Amino acid sequence: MSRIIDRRQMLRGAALAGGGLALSAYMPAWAQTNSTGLATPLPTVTGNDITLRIARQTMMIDGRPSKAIGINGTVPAPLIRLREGQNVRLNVINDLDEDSSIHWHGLLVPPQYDGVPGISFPGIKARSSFLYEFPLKQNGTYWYHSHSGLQEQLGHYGPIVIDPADADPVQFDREHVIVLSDHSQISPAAIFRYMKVNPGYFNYQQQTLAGLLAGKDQTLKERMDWGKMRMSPTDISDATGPAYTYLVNGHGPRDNWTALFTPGQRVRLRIINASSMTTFNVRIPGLRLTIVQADGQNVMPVEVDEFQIGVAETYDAIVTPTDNRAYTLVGEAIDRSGLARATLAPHAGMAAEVPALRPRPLASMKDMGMDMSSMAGMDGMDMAGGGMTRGVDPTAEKNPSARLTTPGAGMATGAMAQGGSAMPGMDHGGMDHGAMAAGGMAGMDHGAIGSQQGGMGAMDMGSMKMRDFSKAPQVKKGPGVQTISPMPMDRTDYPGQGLEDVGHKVLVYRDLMSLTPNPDVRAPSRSLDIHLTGNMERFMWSFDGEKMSDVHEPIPFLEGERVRINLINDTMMGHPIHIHGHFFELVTGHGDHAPRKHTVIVQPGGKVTWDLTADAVGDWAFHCHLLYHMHAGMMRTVSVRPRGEAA
Ligand SMILES: [Cu+2]
Repeated sequence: MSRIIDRRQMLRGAALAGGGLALSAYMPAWAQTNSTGLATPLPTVTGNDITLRIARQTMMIDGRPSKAIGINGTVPAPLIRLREGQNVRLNVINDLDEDSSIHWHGLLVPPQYDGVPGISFPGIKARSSFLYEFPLKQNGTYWYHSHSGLQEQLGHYGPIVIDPADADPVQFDREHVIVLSDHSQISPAAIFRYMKVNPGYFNYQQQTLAGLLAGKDQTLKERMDWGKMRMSPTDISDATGPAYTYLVNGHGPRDNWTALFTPGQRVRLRIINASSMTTFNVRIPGLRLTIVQADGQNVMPVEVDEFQIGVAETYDAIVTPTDNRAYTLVGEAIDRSGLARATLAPHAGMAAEVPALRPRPLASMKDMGMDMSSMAGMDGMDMAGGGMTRGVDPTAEKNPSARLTTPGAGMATGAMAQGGSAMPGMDHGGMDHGAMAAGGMAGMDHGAIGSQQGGMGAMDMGSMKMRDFSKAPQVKKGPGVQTISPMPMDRTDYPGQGLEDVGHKVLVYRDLMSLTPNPDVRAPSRSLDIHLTGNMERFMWSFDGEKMSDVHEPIPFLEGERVRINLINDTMMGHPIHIHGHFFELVTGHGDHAPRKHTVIVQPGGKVTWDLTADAVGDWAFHCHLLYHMHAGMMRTVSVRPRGEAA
């Protein structure tokens, strides 16, 4: 097991730390200065009685001290290793000067132990403790984190592994837990403040709407501005993101956290995205990944070269390295602003090439909730009526399809219909930009969008309005809703932004199938739409146009009922949506082998459908797991009411 430190490895580690000079002769040049190849396993706690102490601490990242909140002195918090069927008591001591909490992400526990202050329990007061106690009804890879304030951002997160009561259907010789996260030298409160003042300061996974529509990437300048604000001049040339360092098991890319293997071993990687805001694209150049579990649920093995992991998701992958060489595990941030890096190697101190960051992806039409391929063939969609077509061959206007396929007149079919091309491509693809400007799109600037609260008439794209509330009657009108996706598509066959053309197999949700038949295969008795809404310019995030603090009624469910939920993304960012106390079955055409998940990314402008059996009576949190989105109000309480006393 990886947890047991091999004495030889320890000696090797000591030699590296103390005698780096001797090694420099055969280490690659880039690795000589900083890479010590830490092969430190995560500290582990186990048993029926576990004590966890939450406290402020310092953590070292790439040789720099950083303020953090850890548990039992470590970030990530210790690996909690349990067994299915056992009863566990977790005594959580809060040594902070503020309230804290622990939520067991993905664990099915009684509601009073779910750990969300204000929903499950009052929270754990400063300098006090709380005893969690529950039976373990499941197995798999999970994690835990604070649900109080902005603590998780500082390191208050850790992995959970629950071994199955019976034989594990997944065969492996050795395993490693890989906790991906992001860490900033800037305090979470300051980050949130900056984003409220000017979301551009923190413009990672989003481009400004104005920038998209003008066909320009505005974030470059914003990133430079961000760079100027930084404390240390060396940071400006730092390869990682402007605010975040991406971590593997608490270690930065230069620390080079290393997972050991013996060539030929089947190595199980339990990968957890515990970051606050970062979607990662994970790959190990030179190795295929066999996905065997998602969100703690076993799936039919599927072989991929890369997968996207949203915040709070987990994937277990088997790799079988046969060569006596090092491999780099890359967790590239979705915006390609940096990467989390670790090494898989037969020995500590080895390193493989770290691939360069790939070009930054640009948003496509589908990210804006528009599907041009189906538009072309759609009778009701009148593309001819708006400003877009002005100046285009008038004979083409009678037939939108014809116009779309006429080179040089109208839109470039290749760019739009395939959905993989970026907005800027529209300019070169023959779209009449002047006409677009006349329609008001290209002419928009930040101010115009930010201040426009009433009719966003200027955002018509031909007859297709980008803020047509008749398409989403339940969404509350207001400045917090910048756009309504005109044609939200099921995008569970989409690998993620920037992953369409990478030349190798990338996991998509539709690849996932439950290993065993689902426990409840009833057809849903009703369905519910929930819109993911936001205003990027103001950093406002909500469900159905209303933030958590403005809503006083929970979303009601009746015990045992089966409900179909359609999550419709009216924004141009992906949101990882999580429900507590339940798993849901993704509706992706796999019948009684639908993949069961606790968190799902709803791609920009897209939608995701899942079926839920509301079998856990009580109040549960339901939210976007991008922590600053949750903090801004993209959250609800879900209330499962017992039969017999339903309101
Ligand atoms: Cu979100």
